Amino acid sequence: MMETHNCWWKERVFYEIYPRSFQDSNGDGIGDLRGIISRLDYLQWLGVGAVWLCPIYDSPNADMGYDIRNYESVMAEFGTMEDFDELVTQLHRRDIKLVMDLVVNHTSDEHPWFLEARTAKDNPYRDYYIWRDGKDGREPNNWASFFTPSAWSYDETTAQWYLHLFSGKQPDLNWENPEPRQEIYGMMNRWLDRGVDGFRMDVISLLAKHPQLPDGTGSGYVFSPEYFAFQPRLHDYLREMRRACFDGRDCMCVGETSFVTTQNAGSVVDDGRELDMLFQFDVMDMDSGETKWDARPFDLMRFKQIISAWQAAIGWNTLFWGNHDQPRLVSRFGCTRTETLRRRSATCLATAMYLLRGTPFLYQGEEIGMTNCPFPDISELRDVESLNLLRQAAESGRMDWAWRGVRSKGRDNAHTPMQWDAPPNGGFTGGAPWIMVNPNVQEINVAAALRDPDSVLHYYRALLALRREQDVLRYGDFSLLLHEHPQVFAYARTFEGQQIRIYCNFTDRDAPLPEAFCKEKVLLTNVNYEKTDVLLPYEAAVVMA
Ligand code: TEU
Ligand code: CA
Repeated sequence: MMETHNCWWKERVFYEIYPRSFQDSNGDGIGDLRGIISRLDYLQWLGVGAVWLCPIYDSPNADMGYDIRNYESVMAEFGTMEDFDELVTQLHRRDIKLVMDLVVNHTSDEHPWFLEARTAKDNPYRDYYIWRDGKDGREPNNWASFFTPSAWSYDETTAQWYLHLFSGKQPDLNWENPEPRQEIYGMMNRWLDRGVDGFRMDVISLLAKHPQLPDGTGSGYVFSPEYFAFQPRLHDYLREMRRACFDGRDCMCVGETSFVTTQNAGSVVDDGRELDMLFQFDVMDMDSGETKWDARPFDLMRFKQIISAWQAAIGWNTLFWGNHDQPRLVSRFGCTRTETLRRRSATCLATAMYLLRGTPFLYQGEEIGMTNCPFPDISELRDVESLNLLRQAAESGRMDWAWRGVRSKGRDNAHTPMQWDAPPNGGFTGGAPWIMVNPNVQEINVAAALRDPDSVLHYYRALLALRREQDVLRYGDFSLLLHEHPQVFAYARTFEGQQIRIYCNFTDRDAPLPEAFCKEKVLLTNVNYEKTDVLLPYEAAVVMA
């Protein structure tokens, strides 16, 4: 097991900010850097130790900043480089670290590299991207993209196709070419020199593609991660990046490693010394069927297996229930039937996840139990993924299926503005918000939660404080308890002769416990109870053994 102590990114809780939806400061309806600065006291009060900032680089926003036009300037809507420097200063003044989201699998098609590349086959930037001739007038292979049917777009000027695993406005960089690699490392070093404390690397597991770009097996367009995720060359690139950017610095790099498994994760974070942490999506995929739009019910036994497997697989995990790509936690895995159950399930889920071994990553609004948004109409949606899905579904007559999917899983659920205060716009903006505010803003907002000692918010704050106070919760080993219990997720953390046990009822019914726990030893709970041999619906209890 790795040396664990005195490492800032293991000691702190991260908070993900989606800047467009966090806080507007100038009334244009779009969140911005000055807005974030105005809310830093809140993050400090909550007990956040590091911020993951979603992309703030200049971008045409085909995918809300995940399509970068200029890596070294700030998106005009978000502010200026001076605002950014001020944000870094103000965060550090509060002892909060800043980790930037960075997208280097692809750029925007408006990035100067791509604008050059597409002009001619012999342009010096041509090989920054992945170009191929078509086959019989069709795409070079049958790969499907995440956002569009085909992963290829045809470019008239040079009569070739370019690869894009995401939208056509996000051409994939060619990592086999050392030139873009060096340019990227230079750029990363300049951000680190500016004072940022690390990066969250977008879809980092996709950098290397199979050199032959083979067809996937199946008919039509086939989603073929076996040829674009975790290819052998990925490890060379990650090691090179580490040497070029991180060695000798006290920074942290966490990778979004889509398609990682418990088998190959260790090669990236433990022995390889490539990334410090990784995001795996086994929990996020739990409620997906054939696609993420096909719903499958939450299965507690499967959850126990996934968590146990990951806690054992690598020395240090990331702990999260959502992010800017995911629907809202309490609507997805909790229960919003009554206000009591919303609060209980929100706090129960937080307890279950964030006391595991690893670093917690909260997503903005989760700490007040924000819910999915009942979007009344397509015109209220903004996300490229949802809009493309609905367009395709309209063509194939699957509109009901797609609309149901988008309402429950669409990414816009996570993008409705942060609910700070009362209506109309929840304190997010004085103008017209770029995306609708959730109609439940009257009941669910930070100001109301601050006034209410039983709020989800106060519980989150206490939970984070408990993690900070107890070494055993940060560094203890994990072991699953009550393996076969059909309602309860329970585990123990053990460190230097101390043990803390966590009990969470994942159902809306009472759950009997085989053994009562001792009321006097409860460190944190989300109920007021009499009995300790039964857990109430969505009860969570953290108990010193
Ligand atoms: O997401 C990568 C990814 O794998 C997505 O397909 C994710 O599974 C999907 O959004 C779920 O619907 C990253 C970013 O987090 C996402 O916001 C970007 O759109 C994407 O990369 C492209 O940069
Ligand atoms: Ca603004």
